[in-house]
Amino acid sequence: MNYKDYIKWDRMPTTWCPGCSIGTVFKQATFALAELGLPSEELTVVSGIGCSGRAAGYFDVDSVHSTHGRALPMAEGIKRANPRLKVLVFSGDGDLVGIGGNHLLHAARRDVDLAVICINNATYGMTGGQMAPTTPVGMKTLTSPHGSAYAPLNIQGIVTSNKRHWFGRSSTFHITHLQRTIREALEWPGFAFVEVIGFCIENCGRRLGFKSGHEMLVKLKTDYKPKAGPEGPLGEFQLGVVKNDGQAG
Ligand SMILES: Cc1ncc(C[n+]2csc(CCOP(=O)(O)OP(=O)(O)O)c2C)c(N)n1
Repeated sequence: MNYKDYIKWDRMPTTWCPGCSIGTVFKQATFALAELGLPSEELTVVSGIGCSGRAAGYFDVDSVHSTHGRALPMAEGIKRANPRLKVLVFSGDGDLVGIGGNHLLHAARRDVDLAVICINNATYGMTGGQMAPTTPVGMKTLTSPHGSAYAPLNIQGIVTSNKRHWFGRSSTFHITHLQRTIREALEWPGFAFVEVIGFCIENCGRRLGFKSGHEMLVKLKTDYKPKAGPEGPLGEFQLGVVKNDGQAG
């Protein structure tokens, strides 16, 4: 399979703003799928609502652009009805961790066999850049003009609180790392959650003083580094994978 086989070319160009980080994740996901050689008819993509969620409509496979926050239960239903399918969830942090946060707790707890790509742009991008549960302390958003007063939700902590777990973090700057992390998530037999650190230039970055998506990309390069050294939890700005097959420790 070629990565181009997973894309609905008649729907290009996408709806995403120039400089948006979502297209990078979409493309690296198609690279990862091509690397695995997964036949299109054995794959389903499910999303919730949001800019990230629009990706479901661009994969040339059977897909569901479901309702806000409900990508995980929709995906679980599909997987249970047809366990032979590889089910990929592709959505945003507001969708998967905010509105759909309760579903995340339980899909992870029940170790549902899904690969989840969550683009964390620290905001509700599509609706104008409101504060999300992932917004860092002090970050100005549409609904926190003086900076968020709250600590962001610890997604890694939620996913890895279950004995058997797979959690990966990558960024839209580290594209080779991102592709490898998505491929590993697709290969993991169980609940695999990839937090992709991205950004939203138009509804978030400009308010913070960034002039372009490129400037935001450079900030990711500066701030985030792949974790070197011993296995263990990822620090706030570390990229990598934390996993336990349920046998160890
Ligand atoms: C039940 C419900 N609540 C709120 C909305 C409005 N809404 C649409 S997209 C969105 C934000 C999506 O944010 P996120 O998942 O982070 O994706 P992004 O747009 O940032 O990629 C919201 C709040 C909705 N469509 N349905």
